[in-house]
Amino acid sequence: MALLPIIKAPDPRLKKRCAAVERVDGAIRRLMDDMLETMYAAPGVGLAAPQVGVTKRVIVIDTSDPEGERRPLCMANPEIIAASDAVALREEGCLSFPDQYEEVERPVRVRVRYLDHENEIREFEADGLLAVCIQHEMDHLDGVLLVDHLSNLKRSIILRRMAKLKKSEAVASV
Ligand code: K1U
Ligand code: ZN
Repeated sequence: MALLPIIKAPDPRLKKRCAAVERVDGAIRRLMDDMLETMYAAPGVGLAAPQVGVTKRVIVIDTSDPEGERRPLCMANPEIIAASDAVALREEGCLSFPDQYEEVERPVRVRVRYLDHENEIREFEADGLLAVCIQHEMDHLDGVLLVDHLSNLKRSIILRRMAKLKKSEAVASV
């Protein structure tokens, strides 16, 4: 397994729509495993393939108690096949926007269908943080970022802050 560098915003690679996976073969399984290792190391509770520079519809999630047993979820071609009318505002983070946390409104419950690590079709219903995380990671697959849910003013403040951070990191690395 390998740790992959996480792309930070602003970056055009985070704005691309990702392509569906034909099947979960050895290469996709390896990508899922590397993404899980990268997510646990970050640490985070989710990660989408475009965040590591791969424009494929693959996400990984683990919202279980970090003190308990790991419960990784690997999903290729995830689809939301039902969503509740009820919505809620919840604070979200993003590994591509370090230290930025913002409230986003989303359906509280979703039913998701996907191909798992073994290329089997699976389906389940999620709520709470898991539902939020599934929707956040699926947004990444369509080039939609946390800031795209915010007002124009908030979005431009955060993007400016991120560009400044990237610039200072680039200067520090020479
Ligand atoms: O997509 C990402 O960048 C991962 C993101 C997922 C997410 C978190 C919260 C709400 C919606 C989506 C993160 O994992 S941000 C980091 C984070 O939540 C966390 C960090 C340390 C410990 C536990 C959680
Ligand atoms: Zn994110």
